[in-house]
Amino acid sequence: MKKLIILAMAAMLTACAGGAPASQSSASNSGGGLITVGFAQVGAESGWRTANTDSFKSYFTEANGFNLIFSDAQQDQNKQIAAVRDFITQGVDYIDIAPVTTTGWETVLQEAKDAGIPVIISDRKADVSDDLYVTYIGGNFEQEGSDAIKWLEGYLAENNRSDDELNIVHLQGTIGADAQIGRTKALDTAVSGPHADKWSIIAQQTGEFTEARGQEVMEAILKNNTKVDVVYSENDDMTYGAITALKNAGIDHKDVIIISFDGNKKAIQMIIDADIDCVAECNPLLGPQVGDIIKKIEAGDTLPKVTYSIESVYDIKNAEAHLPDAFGS
Ligand code: GYE
Repeated sequence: MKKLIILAMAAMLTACAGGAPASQSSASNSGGGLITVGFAQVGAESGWRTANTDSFKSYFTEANGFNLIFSDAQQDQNKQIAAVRDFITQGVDYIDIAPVTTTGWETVLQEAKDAGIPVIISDRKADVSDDLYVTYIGGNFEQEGSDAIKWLEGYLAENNRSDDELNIVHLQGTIGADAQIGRTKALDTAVSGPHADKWSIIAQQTGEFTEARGQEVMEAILKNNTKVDVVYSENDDMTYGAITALKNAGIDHKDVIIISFDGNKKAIQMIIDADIDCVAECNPLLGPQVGDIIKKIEAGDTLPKVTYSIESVYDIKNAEAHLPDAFGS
């Protein structure tokens, strides 16, 4: 008898590990009829992040049938891994991770799989084998970067500046984050390839996706470099900091081509005010989309391994029209 029960339990675990369909996973619901979701968030480093957190918190409510357990890792991957382990111990129904960095996830994702808890990766990818998570949803960061480069090429052409020699300051996001890797790759590819003779990266440093670090790093860079033609800043918050640093150094930031990523309302307004030239969009409003994914898993549907957000590029030509729809403040 005992043996039979153990066998039955093992069978249930195997079923769950394969991405449990509705009935099985709700049978283990821990929140009294509600679906319990553990969300291992990166931190609170940027306007994008705040909008992303708000999107999850406002979607995963009891009224919508969910019990959300939210964890803020303060940009520390070890804390994030500990949070995931905690979710496993608590026996949540689903885990969503926005990985701080792409590497280092195999062990804990295997633990989640062994516990039969489906894992959804949102925002940034994790570099793991396909069987360790159900699906990824978020930005295509290399695409965002090449869209920004294409914008710069078009802007230079329109202003008869294609032959200009450009000194580029490159402010990178958190090193090893999918968003940093993709956006950096696009610029590195342009500078080492088609634009090798005219474009140079005079400084390439991380500002960790925060305004304070963006300013600090830009101030240090400006001590050694006064001719800056382009700032390629991997998020809006670092862009705000870089503009402050330029102003403090007595450089008119309007003479510098400023390229940013994300598309907070504030940054879109800054395009209208001619403070920023271009923003490659990244959509943080992923809560309802992760909710749809969970509903599909519950219904036993097959999901694509990757779903990229649809993203645009904003500049002076379309910022005004987009402003009312921009996220955040
Ligand atoms: O661009 C940045 C945030 O992973 C896409 O993280 C996200 C990035 C976003 O801190 O502002």
